[in-house]
Amino acid sequence: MYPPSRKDFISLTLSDPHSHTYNNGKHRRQSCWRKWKQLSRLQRSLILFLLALLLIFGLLSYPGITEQWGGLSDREDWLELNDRELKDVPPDVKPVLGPAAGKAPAPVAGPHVGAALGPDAVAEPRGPNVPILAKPPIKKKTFPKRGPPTMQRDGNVSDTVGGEKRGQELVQDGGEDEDKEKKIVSWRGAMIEADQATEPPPSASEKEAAAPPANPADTVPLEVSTGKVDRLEAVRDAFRHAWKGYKDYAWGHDELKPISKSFGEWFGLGLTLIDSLDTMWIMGLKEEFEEAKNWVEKELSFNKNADVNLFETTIRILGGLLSTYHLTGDHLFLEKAKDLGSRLMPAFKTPSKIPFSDVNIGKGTAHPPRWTSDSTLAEVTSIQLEFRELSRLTQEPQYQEVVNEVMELVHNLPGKQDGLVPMFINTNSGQFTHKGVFTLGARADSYYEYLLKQWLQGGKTEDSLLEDYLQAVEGVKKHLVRQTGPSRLTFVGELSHNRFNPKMDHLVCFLPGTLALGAHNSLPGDHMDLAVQLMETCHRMYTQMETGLSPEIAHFSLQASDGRDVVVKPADRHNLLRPETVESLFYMYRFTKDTKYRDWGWEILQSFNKYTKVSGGGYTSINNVRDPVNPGPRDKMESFFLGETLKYLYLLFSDDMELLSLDKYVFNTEAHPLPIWPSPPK
Ligand code: DMJ
Repeated sequence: MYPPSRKDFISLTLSDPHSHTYNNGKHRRQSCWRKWKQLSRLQRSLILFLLALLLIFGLLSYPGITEQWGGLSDREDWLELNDRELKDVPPDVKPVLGPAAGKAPAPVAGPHVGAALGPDAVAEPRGPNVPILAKPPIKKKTFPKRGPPTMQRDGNVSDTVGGEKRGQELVQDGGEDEDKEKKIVSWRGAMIEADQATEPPPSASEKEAAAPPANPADTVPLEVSTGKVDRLEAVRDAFRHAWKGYKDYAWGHDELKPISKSFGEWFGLGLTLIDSLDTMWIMGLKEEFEEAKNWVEKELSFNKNADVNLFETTIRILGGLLSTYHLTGDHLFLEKAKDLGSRLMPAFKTPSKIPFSDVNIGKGTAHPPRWTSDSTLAEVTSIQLEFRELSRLTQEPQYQEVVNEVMELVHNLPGKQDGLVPMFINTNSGQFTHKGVFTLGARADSYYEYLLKQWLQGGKTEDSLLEDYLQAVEGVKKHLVRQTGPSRLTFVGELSHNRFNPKMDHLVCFLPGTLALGAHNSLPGDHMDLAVQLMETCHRMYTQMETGLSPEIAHFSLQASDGRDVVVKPADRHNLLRPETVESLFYMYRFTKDTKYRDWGWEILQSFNKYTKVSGGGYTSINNVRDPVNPGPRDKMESFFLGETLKYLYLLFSDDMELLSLDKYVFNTEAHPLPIWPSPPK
């Protein structure tokens, strides 16, 4: 069914674990392969020689490139992990927490990392593939990385708003001063009016010599509000601003490109609009909701030749439709959810029953990514809440059956280490691949989240889910939790073949919230202790940065003599407006009522407003959280900023504890609330 494995060439693919590059078609791949085979040996050698030259050139210019172009996106960084030469941990660094007492099942015996490791765990060089994966220069007209060329329609890109002007359109907004005149930050940090934003960007050397901001107050950390400000209204304002950009420049398309006032397509399904529906409902933005609902009713069709990623489509679109159905009771959303759910089912037609990553919802065909027949762990084990709920609502068991089968297979598979699970699973063999590499970050994160949440969704009746969850937390404590040298911050690192790497993705910041949710549901109390410690660390990942925004990936210093706890590598300095930290702040506030969690969330919102808000509408991902003068806007607003980040901030500031009570709802991994099922009559 798929091309035979090809061992005599190297395929480089720009990829993101949560975005998942499209497969552009088997036929095109086959024809490229055929053409390659038709070349003479000399021609092939020549091409390979040229490629090698390019690679060497790229390597030589690497530091400059990464500095200038920012880091890898999270869809690129999976290529890195196995290439990293992970270094050792000092022998005196011990896990912070011991095995849980009480209710947790005893962890399976496995090698303990700490004792075997040596010093010097922090700064390993980036692998040689990085320069190749670096982003193209900003001036070059680019297409969104996701989606096949046929779907890559750029919207109304203005000729006058090219790469040169990027960075000039960030609205300077202190959050509390929503009403004050909007200003913008130039490349040098000086405040200028929007209509004067014509200054070209500095060259690299100019940037070095750039004067400090005209107004130093623009770059000093923001002070925590005293509570006079209506924080809920501030979040609604942020949502309205984001929505305005989407509505004006990207209506009905997947994602807003706020700097170029344009849009990008990924699936061509109005992703941001659907991801935002329940947020608007929760915030009471009725007018905006009605407009969006009208689009869903009149324009949204899944009957199209579109390759979509099963996981992303499930968590964002299916999840969004199901939760909106629950909140509104409007059957339009359930009908759409049913239609989509049935079109995603071909993904499960694999030899192993582990689903393929991609499905064509029009043709009813499915396939793995271009470079492998593996699926990632998180992708196949974080679609269950949605499919199970679809079965419950429709009384059609097939959705629940296919995803339960995946969980059962994973539950019984060898290759785990104390409940930690490898990141890849093969769709043919149904076995784990890349064994021995464990992370709570990209490609694995929501597996752990969904173990607990499925158990809660089903009324705490499915023992194997709880068993796997409890065992995994023990595995995390045993193998992945460490403390930094300077301030004794607790963090969750990664393990590769028994070597510890003190690297933590921002994605891991979902964990404090999930641990707190478990503890709230009578799981061991030390889960809450760990949640409190990790929450502090995720907070510091923001406060230790000059912009007050977290990098995508943090490395932690293990030696007390190291100056700072958080070290950020050049390629990891970006911020994609991700939700995980504010998500956990929401859980922590709900369960502890400690107002510091609200204050931390408020600081984050203000930093988003200060460094990522774009005049004219929308917020943008940025390249460099360490540079408040030029944070380097990326010209992209991810749908999860509206679907998750702003929703969790709103819920964090709301005093209404019954608004989506955590005893009645579980939030899917895209922040779409689904009901906890009523207990069956006894
Ligand atoms: C979201 O799509 C989901 O939260 C997913 O589980 C992880 N990545 C993004 C947000 O960062």
